[in-house]
Amino acid sequence: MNKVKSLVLAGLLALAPSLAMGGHALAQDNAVAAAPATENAAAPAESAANATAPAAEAAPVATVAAPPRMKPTEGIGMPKPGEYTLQEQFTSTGHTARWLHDVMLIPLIFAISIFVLILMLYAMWKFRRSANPIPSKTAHNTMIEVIWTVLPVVILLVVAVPSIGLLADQYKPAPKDAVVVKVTGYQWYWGYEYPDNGIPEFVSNMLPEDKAKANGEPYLLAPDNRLVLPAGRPIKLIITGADVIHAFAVPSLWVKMDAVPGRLNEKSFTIDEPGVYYGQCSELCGARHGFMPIAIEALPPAQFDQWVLSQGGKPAGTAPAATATAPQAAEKTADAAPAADAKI
Ligand SMILES: [Cu+2]
Repeated sequence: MNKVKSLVLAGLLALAPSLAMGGHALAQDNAVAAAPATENAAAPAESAANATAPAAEAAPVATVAAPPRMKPTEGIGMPKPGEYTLQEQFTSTGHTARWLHDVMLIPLIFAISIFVLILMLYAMWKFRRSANPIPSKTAHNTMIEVIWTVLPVVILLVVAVPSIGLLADQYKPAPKDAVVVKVTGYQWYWGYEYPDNGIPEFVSNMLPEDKAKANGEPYLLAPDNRLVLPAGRPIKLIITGADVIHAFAVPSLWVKMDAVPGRLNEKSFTIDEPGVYYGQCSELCGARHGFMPIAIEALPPAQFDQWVLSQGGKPAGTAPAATATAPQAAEKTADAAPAADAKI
């Protein structure tokens, strides 16, 4: 009897750690599963709060009022009805790209297509069966072969010069004094953070149709919170994705960059003049891919500084606000240490 008792006891003892571990793992799994749900639930609430009063959120700290929301100009920074060419451009790379497209590539493509069409029609008529009962057996013509080899090479070289220059310009790193914004693509909205100005991330959701119309903004392009940037100052966007691949694209600024989870992509540009410039996510990212618009509000530099102050941030040139986050980070690691100890 004693033997049986001790056997049962030994068995229980042997199983105990795995039972305890299993229970623990299950609890952890549940916790992990519950986390995204609460995050998702919180996101719309947060965005709703931002939608109603972005300035009021920072009100207790900030004493400066945000500049009034800029009205968009019809046809600027947005597509026009019946438009078939590129949108009007407001950055230097945009001007070059539009010139390359409108003045060089399209006329060249048109001319080559017409030339080939005429050659084909001519050959079909000249060498038709009724006029040539005995077909020509010509197989080589050195002169023509030299021309049709050299001419395309010359055309490609002429096109390569401005297009390689444009390619290099598009990836030129931003100068040190650039305004830095971290752009994060989420399913399905954008987050904007100004690390150098000490402005924490806020999110930008699409406006419903009635609100967009009431604001005089294009529905499906207008979000609640815009990405506010200065005109005439270099800008550096650090673009990433939080869940799947998105793409941050604003056609009138010649900006299009993939937002890839785990990767920081950079895009630098300078906006020529103040205005509202619209864009959209340009990478198929899920069910609401078509409903995560982008609006950049380019303010005159002085007004941009005012906006930064109104959000509780520090304008460029003053002490970097980044140091303010250092104690927070330190706290986090301090918190993490005892927890790690407890686990051990
Ligand atoms: Cu997207």
